[in-house]
Amino acid sequence: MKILFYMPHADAASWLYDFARVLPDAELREWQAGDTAPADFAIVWRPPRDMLAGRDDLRAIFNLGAGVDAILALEHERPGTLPRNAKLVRLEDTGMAPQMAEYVTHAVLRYMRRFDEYQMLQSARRWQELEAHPRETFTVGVLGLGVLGAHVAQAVAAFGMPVRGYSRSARQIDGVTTFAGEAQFDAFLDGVKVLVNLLPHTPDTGDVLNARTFSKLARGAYLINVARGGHLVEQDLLEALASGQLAAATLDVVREEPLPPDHLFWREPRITITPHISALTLREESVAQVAQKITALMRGETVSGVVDIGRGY
Ligand code: NDP
Ligand code: OXD
Repeated sequence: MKILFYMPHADAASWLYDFARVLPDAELREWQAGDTAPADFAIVWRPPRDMLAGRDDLRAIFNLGAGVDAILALEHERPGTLPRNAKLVRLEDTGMAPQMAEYVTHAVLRYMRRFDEYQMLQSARRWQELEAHPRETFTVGVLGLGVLGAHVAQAVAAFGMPVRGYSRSARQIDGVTTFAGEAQFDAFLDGVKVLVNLLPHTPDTGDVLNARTFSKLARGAYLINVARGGHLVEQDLLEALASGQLAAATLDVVREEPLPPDHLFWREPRITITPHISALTLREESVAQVAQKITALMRGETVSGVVDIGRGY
């Protein structure tokens, strides 16, 4: 069995070493430009088009992340790029769910307890108590109730504020009021104080964080975007902050990454930016999951996490 590996900015030698330990019969190699030699599987993160185009020998492509938007964009831009019969398999949790829960609960509590404002008061050397946000109306709405969104919604609910969740198909999650499908979108948004985005980036979800969406939230609401920059209409965020419809935003993802030095977001004190780190791909957990799925596919078994290309996630 031949396996190609490609992950920019990663320590490829360590990844290949770890895969070799759990798949001792595999011939593993790091893909280099021009390599068209046969392969059965590809393990990739943001691969260049040349790596996948025309590789009809591939049985499966394993994406070293939860979001497959970068790979699907290759196909969208030039149909026929992805190998015809290869399954596209994404990571499922592999330690990302607890990281995402830490990141989002930290941001929600920071806003609920007004630590963002206390930080600004400290900068101004002002000792001033602010009125607390009432927990019972500090409603948190989570867009996307998949592997990560469901975990995050439950983690936030443990702190006692009302939590809502929104997905495409109906979901039931203890302690979370759920909404499904476009017909229930406005009811989900109505009066939400913190909107958390954990949707995949697909043709249906691009630009979902826009002026209309913000207008349905409680006045002075907060936005936490940990999914993709393409979900957010950046100008609409700046205008919502200027009008007071939104009080602040935490953005782990932006349209252009890294965020350009002259971008307005850097200068807006109500926007908190982190460099796409809310849930990192962990090597040990990811190697174990991918290796287990490769072994299952070799035995002719089915695996979970296979992307529905038409749906986009
Ligand atoms: P999943 O595929 O498990 O979950 C996706 C959820 O979104 C599902 O609940 C799905 O609904 C819902 N959904 C999809 N399309 C729509 C739609 N049109 N309308 C309403 N709901 C929709 O994904 P994960 O939870 O594993 O990951 C979510 C995203 O998080 C990734 O795609 C990635 O972009 C982002 N991410 C960001 C990271 C970071 O570091 N910033 C790290 C990891 C992931 P249904 O349940 O009905 O299918
Ligand atoms: C992912 C990511 O999708 O890291 O896994 O953004």
